[in-house]
Amino acid sequence: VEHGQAPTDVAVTIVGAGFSGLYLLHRMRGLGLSTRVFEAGSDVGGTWYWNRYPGARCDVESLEYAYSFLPELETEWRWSERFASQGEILAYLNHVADRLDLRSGITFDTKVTSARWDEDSKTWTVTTNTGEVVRSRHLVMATGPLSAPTRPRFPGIDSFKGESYHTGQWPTEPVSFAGKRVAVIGTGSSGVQVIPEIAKTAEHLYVFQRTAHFSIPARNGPTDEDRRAHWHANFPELRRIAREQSRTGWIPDPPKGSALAATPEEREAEYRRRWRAGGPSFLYAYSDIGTNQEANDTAADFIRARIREIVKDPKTAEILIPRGYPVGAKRITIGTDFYETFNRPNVTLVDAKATPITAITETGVTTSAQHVDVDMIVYATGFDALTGALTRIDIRGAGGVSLKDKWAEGPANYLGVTTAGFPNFAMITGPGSPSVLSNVVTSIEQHVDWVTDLIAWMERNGVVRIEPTETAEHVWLEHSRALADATLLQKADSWYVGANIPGKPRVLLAYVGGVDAYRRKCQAVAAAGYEGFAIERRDLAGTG
Ligand code: NA7
Repeated sequence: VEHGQAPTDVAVTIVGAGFSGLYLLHRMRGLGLSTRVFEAGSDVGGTWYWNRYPGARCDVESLEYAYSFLPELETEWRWSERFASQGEILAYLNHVADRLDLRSGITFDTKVTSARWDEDSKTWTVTTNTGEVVRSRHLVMATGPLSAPTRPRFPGIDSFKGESYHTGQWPTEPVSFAGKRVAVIGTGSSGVQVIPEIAKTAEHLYVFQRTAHFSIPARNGPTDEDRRAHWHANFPELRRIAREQSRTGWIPDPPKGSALAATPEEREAEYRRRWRAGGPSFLYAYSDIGTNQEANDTAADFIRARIREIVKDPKTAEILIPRGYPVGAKRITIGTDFYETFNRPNVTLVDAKATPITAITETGVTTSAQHVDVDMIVYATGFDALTGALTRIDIRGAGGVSLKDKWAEGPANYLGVTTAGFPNFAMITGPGSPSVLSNVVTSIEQHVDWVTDLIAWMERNGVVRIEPTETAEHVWLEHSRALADATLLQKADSWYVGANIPGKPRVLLAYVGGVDAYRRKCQAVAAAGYEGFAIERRDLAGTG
């Protein structure tokens, strides 16, 4: 035992108290299992606790981006806007935590630093940065798919004397931009949201864009009362459709068949309608946008035309126009006045592809062409997606093998929930699951329910050890790869394929078969007595 401290024994250890960890704790209590939850933040919320930057907001409509497991919650919580702000989602999660008395089960301000599997006792020993040691039969990582923030390794990055923030680690105290020269580095989803907000009050904003991203207007606004009434009247059925009959875990405006079967005029009208309606439904206008390059081009060209129309300075517009990769292959960004912001006199776009950032100095940002003095740098540079939060913890499975080493060539997994060599170990929104290609709350509930059923089954049947077989893992990975190869998703340098992290193996990190098919596959595995898993019962293990 590390730190010389006697371990506490519980049935289940959970890491993280965001959407995943909260629901998981609730389910474990329902099974009557003793549980510890560790959370690095000072309160609940996960992603919505950390990403407090101005403009932070969900890209999935509020009515759908919410738990469905508690019917009362559906109607007692009233979302004020079509796309909820970070603050409102955080308030919602606090409400859920209070309502279900979850806070009492969570240890805050505590990071799990290591987890070791012990074969003799069939338990995990989890150690925290506060010196706590907990031993448990099950370890569930509810650490989130986009929760390990990254900053580029610019020379001199630590020498900057002004204020600097990462969007994913935004301070809890308010940050003022008034009268300041601000640099934003990055124009992904976070950059697209924060840039228009900073531009409103900063003396001058310099946006450093490496790759132009495609952005769709959100058209956010107060919740439509008719839509709310429709959802409130039909929650169980609409939720069931999102879970069981949708590829995305939310209900998009249905696609109109193949883009190539439509005439140019029909396409223009359909894209225009969706552009006006706002939100991610644009990308689902036709069923082959994600799989056929020619179909994809029609959607991409429509967005390019809108950028030329909105942005007054043609040179700036040209830099903002995405080229060389399919729309959707980098996650589509949803913004409010994003392109319009570049018409403001206090905003300058810096082409960090043509003239890359070479250094950060005491006073600002240096590119290959110029130096820009600023008072503040905002890093909207993203996350070590899907694997980062897991590999930043020293997790050692059977035989002392570390998860980081096992995943050196890519995150081998079975069903995106488990991984061979790591017994009694589950990941919510893990690599290989559809989480980041879906309404993540739908995926989280499915993962948590599946893991809960697995743990309940183990406890009931005296199963002391379970892990996927290498064969099952291999077959699953081949299946996942074949599906991925049939899409355009790997045709851009995106976090979907790990391209944003130097040295990270290039592997599509999400399951593209759809939330609906994935769910059926997971259910079939469970119904077949956990097919593909090596199972050890108490009598055979000799620990009973
Ligand atoms: P993203 O989508 O990974 O965006 C990060 C941005 O930062 C992107 O524009 C990057 O350019 C840019 N970046 C990263 N490194 C550099 C360097 N070295 N120089 C210049 N620019 C750089 O992160 P977000 O936080 O916006 O969104 C992550 C997800 O969270 C989002 O997709 C939603 O699912 C929620 P690049 O495109 O790599 O050229």
